[in-house]
Amino acid sequence: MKTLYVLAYIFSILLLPEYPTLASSPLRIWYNNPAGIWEETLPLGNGRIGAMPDGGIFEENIILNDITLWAGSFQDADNPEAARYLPQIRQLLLEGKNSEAQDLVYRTFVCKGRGSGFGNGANVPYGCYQMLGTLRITSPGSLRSIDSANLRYQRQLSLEDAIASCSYHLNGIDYSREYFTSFADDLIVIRLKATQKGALNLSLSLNRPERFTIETASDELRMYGNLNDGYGKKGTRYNARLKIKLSGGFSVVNGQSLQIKQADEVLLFIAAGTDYKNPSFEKQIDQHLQRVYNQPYHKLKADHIRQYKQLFDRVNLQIEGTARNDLPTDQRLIAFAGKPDDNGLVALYFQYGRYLLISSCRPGLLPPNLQGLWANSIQTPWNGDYHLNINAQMNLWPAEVTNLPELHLPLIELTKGLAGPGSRTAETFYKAQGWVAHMMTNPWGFTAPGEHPSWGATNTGGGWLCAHLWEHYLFQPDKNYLKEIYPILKGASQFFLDMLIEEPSHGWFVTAPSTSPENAFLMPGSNKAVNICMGPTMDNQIIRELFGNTIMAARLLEIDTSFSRKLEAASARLSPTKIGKHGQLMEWLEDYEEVEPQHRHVSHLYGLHPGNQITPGQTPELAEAARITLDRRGDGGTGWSRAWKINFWARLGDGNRAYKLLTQLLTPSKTAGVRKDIGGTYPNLFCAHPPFQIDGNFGGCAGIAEMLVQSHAGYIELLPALPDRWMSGSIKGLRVRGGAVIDIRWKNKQGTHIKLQATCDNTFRIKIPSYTTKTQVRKIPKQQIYKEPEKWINITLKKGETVQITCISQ
Ligand code: FUC
Repeated sequence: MKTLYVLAYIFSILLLPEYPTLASSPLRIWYNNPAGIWEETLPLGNGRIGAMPDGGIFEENIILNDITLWAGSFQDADNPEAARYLPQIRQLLLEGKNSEAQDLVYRTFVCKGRGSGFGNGANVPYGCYQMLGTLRITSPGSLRSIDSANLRYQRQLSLEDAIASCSYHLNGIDYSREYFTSFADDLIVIRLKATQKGALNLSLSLNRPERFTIETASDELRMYGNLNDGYGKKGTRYNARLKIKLSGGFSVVNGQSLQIKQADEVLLFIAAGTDYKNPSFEKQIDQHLQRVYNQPYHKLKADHIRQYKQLFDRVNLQIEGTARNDLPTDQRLIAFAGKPDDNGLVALYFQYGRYLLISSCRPGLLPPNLQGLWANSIQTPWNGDYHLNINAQMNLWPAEVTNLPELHLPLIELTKGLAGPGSRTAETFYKAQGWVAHMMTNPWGFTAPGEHPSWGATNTGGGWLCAHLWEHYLFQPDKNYLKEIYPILKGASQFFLDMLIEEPSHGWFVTAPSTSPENAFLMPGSNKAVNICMGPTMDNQIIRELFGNTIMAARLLEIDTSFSRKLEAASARLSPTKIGKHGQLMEWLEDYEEVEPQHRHVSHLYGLHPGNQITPGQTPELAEAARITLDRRGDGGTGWSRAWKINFWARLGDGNRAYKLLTQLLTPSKTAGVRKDIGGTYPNLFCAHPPFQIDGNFGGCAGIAEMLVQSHAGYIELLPALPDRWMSGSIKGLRVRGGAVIDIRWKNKQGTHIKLQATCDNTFRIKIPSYTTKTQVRKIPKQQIYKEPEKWINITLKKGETVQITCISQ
């Protein structure tokens, strides 16, 4: 058995191509040129460290990242002064004097200190996520002197094996480079090759814009330093080490760089880390380098691929029809904008979302930030932090449904970590028990309101995060896990129980002060734009959901009945979701006119997605109002806003409109010929807010899944929002709530073969599509045949058992 295994392993290594294959794999992003801008470079990552090679011929710059590389440090941002003004602020709101309340909130109800530094937090305690550095590889020559007709340049990222590569032909020699961030050995590996002996002459250097020291040795470069802790002292300590391994040739130190002369082949290993929750990181870097140094390249590569595939290969999407694999990705995007019929691009974009999540997220570490893992500056836009009014959550939308549930854990752990600081914030600002997180957080446990209440006063950030804790349970019910998260849900619920106030016109319980995320309304009478309000719709929906989940968790754990009763009573008094004068869902407690009807946030549709309080089946009027709201909001917006709208339309069962939003999301930005930096997608398929923000990639990926299967309404719905362009295809490996993996095959827009495999013991309710005239159900091992169409099928499965359903329509 062992010999067989070893033989199979050797065989699998032999099968791996020596040179990057630029054949017609559908799951690759590729170009005929080196990257001209950062948004054309290829993102690699193993969940912890990242690299973005640009494939430059004579000068290659590879931006390096580490998910834990954060400036700043703990700060006490809890402002005891704020609580003194709370009664007065509330009184003004109760009297309908929002503008006056807002003036007071702006002056008093803010964090202590500098907050996030208005998005420029690199040198204040809030800190910011930063690039680690740049590895520069130069070689003699100049672009002006090359024979470009003969260059045969290609550059690609293969999603199938998480390997980037480039190759070109110069002066009779074929050069190639392969890059990967090893999932197996936890470091970056780069191989440079040439077809002529001694042809590699390179200079290597490491640098970053600030705060670094370089040390050299004959086969090594080291870069290390400390970031600012925000108080002018030494903050996060980092270290990056580049070690070279040559075949042929030799290396010499030249100042702060390494020169490689006349080598046949060069291997570069870059190990890096920080002391964020890891005092022994330097020892680990050393171990990482030592472990790989004497191993053959093909083994390192095979180990990496095998490890990566364990996650990536769980899902397969095929949509029949056009697939412009023949076009370089930048041109493919442009072609799609002209004629959106490239089903292959949709499948690629979907899998790219999964690829990016696998690459930027690892259990035990921080969740993907605003840029995932990939930042190319010191002061990352918006500090590259965790915005809790949509962005951080959107990043994890694909985790459960696209079969990467373990990658949900970093966000879940981050949430658990907020309960401590969040309880001090709850007490300081609201004199409330429980815990709260407002609109943004960082790895240092920031939970206070932001420094500007127009966006920073939202106080349901923590409540929204709790939905992620609960969803992880729904997708894989497990009592032990539920026990772990219950205190977090309870604490968040406790906060709202204490802080809600009764508004005068209906006696509803509402949050005050608050905002509907980042949006303003026109104050009746004065027509002044005002943000501060009480009881915005999103808050009501999040709190209703949170209370419901907490009650359910307590019931399942058979604990806390009296607390649950309090939650039930309070829940009944929360403001319902209401319909306004345009037939739209009301965003605020009052039916205010909007300042900006096309505003990017659509927070009041939280109940439609990601929540489940609004469904066409159970609340048709609200679903219709949601549709009107979306029409009024329009199909534009920032990258993530378009991505969210895909999910909304999918939940409304409108596949063609969801598809339209997908084409909006794929609008080329900064792409050759369309050089403008607009909302949409960059040449490397990164989402353009603009600037680059990864949430749209993840929201778009989740949206495609949402078009294929839904399970949020208490049952499994097959192909709920197929657009006309996706006539036939198959999806394998998505997950549904209740704990199962589902495969669906469809033809002429009708599901034909369905396979559901349980990942825990449960009963699954499946809605059989209306076009079905005959249904065959085979439970494996036990057979069961339904001849007549059943509208609903309830199947009880034990973990590992499978049911196959064939839907026949005549
Ligand atoms: C929220 C959004 C912005 C941006 C920022 C990072 O503030 O309103 O559009 O996505 O987060």
